[in-house]
Amino acid sequence: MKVYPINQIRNLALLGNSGSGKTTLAEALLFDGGVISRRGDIASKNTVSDNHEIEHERGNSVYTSVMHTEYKDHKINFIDTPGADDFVGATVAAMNAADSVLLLINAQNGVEVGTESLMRYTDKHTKPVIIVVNQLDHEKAHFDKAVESAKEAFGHRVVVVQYPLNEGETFDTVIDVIRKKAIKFPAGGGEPIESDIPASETDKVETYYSHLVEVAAEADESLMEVFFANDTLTEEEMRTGLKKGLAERGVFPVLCTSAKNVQGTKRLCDFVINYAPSPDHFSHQLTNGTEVKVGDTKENIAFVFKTFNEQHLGDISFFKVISGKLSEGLDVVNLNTNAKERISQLFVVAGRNRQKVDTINAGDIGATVKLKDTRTFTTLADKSVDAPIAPIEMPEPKFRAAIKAKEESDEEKLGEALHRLHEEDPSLRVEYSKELKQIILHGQGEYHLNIVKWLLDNIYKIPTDYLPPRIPYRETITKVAQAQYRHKKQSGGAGQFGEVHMIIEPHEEGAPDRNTFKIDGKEMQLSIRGKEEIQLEWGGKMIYHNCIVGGSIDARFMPAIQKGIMEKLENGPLTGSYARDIRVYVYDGKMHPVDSNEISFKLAGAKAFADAFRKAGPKILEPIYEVEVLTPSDRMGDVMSDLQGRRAMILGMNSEGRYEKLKAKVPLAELNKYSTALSSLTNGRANYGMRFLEYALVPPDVQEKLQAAYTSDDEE
Ligand SMILES: Nc1nc2c(ncn2[C@@H]2O[C@H](COP(=O)(O)OP(=O)(O)OP(=O)(O)O)[C@@H](O)[C@H]2O)c(=O)[nH]1
Ligand SMILES: [Mg+2]
Repeated sequence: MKVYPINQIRNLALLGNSGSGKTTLAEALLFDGGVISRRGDIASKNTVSDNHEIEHERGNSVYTSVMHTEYKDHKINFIDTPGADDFVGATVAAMNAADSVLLLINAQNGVEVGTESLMRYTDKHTKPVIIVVNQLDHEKAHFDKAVESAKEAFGHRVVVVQYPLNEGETFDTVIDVIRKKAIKFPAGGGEPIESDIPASETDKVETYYSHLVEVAAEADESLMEVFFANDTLTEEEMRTGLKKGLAERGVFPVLCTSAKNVQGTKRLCDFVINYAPSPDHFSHQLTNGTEVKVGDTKENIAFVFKTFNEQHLGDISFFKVISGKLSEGLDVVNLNTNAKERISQLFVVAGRNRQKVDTINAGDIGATVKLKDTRTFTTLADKSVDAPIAPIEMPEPKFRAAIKAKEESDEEKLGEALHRLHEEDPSLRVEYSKELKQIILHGQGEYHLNIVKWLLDNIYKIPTDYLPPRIPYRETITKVAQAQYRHKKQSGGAGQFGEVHMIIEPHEEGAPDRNTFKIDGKEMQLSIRGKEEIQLEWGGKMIYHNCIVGGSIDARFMPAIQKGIMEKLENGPLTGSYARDIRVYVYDGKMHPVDSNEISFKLAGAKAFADAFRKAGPKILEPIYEVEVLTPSDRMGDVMSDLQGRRAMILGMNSEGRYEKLKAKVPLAELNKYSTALSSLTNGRANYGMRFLEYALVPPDVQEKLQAAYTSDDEE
């Protein structure tokens, strides 16, 4: 393959709601460019992009696929992404490599919830967007409605540069607004045929053209001045404005395709090479904050945005060359792991098809194999480069489940497999929770985690089960209490003796210290000798006050008492959860001249604390998440009442076009499988995100249930 200079390369990500036709469009683009001579389709399970067994089984994309085509002396790299929200991690990862986005809209449905949430990602990562209205051959295609929904969602920057003359089953012609021509696309591909626009279309074209000119002028101040002076722009000026506007997200041009019939795709490629920015338009940031302009020639830097384990081949790493170039035999360093790597073979890829090349230049995308220690989101570079490329942040996980190997003997293997899966897919997080005594997988949805299970079953051959994840409850107290405990044991020779008296009270940040307490109607005055503030690993604090007077307990035993209390905090008296936010005052006790030792005081401290805790109005706290749901307005009622059934507290509502945005505080315990429930309530048209907010007291009935379920193994 020819080596293309950077200005003849375009990197695109295909984004869009599931079912909009990205994979089918990718197939059409490959066919157009002669990369494949026969087109596959989704139903026949033979597309280049959806080549994984699991994608055949499910009938949609699960992984991103990297492909390329050559068109009019340009190399267009494109990454097909899965539209299902469960795999948004892969989609976001692809944005590390793509310079522009083709955002597909299904002409039958217009903008869908997935379209909107993906658009938000393009905004966050400032990617230029070309809107492609696909499936125009469909009998239910409705271009005008689709464009209207796009304008409603994304504003007046949405600009029609093509519209269909005859949408629906007979679709084959678009009107090109830029050139004011009719373009006919033979079904099944082939060269477009250009002709004059029919007289009936002149008015409509002019209307679209003026909007185009207006938005193009807005893209540039000097063009705006020309526009004000002349009331229009020349074609050349309009093109300049359109190009600039696209690059800077001032314009979202709308184009037309039928991916299924390979119609509109060649003109789409023309548009991409004429208007979409080349890679050198962009920079990437290193983790030390330095910007590297793509196409800089000084140092060799490549960013690995995807790794994938392919049977019989091993790990294949997909990268974008940020600066310099990668050539066979080049020695580089993985800047994230410091591992030395040698580039052995280089490929350009189209799904599973690989073509060997000697060099991949800055701005281009390629793949290599047999790296030793390189995973997704790492940087391969000359060792003189200071820091790795900062990857785009992964979306917050919103679905959790506990996983367990069916056979205990598989546990170690499971750990290794999960580690590998996380390395391939950083949107999957694996947490070994000492607290919950479970392995918790955090992902984007049930579908996401089901794929993980499928891979464990079929590829790693580790049978596993999902279990409901435990909830990280906390325990605390609500009032002052006093307790004392004497630990005494006489067994043969040396005995054990330790007695501890303490007061405990709730700790509130900022509340003043005090030394007077009323216990059972009796006032007690303590003299505080020492205070230690302990930041607990699991959140919250324990404040330890030493109030011993007259040497009733030796200073050398104080740490042991604290240790005993800490053990109780780690294993709260109510449900065995971590306890937090408690002030402890140890004020009295007794020693025995011979039998007192550390272990005795540790036990006495623990017992006295557990006792006081039970008397101090103990309460269970649960984690509360802030949940933000974006739902079609017509499902708002259902979504709301479902949330109320989950003990949610609604914080606010906002209309966003045809959607309502709902914010609520919801206990994590009620969010188990929420993504699945929400999806069935709204036919997959809603979408949500969640993040940890705070710990709050559980209602009394829930506390009772939790306590009953916990059989205390408190006896030491
Ligand atoms: N009529 C018609 N059907 C299409 C067109 N493009 C795709 N389809 C059909 O729409 C369905 C979904 O197409 P895909 O290409 O899998 O859509 P996708 O966007 O890749 O979907 P995900 O992988 O789930 O994100 C398939 O049945 C396709 O055959 C089109 O232009 N016209
Ligand atoms: Mg797909």
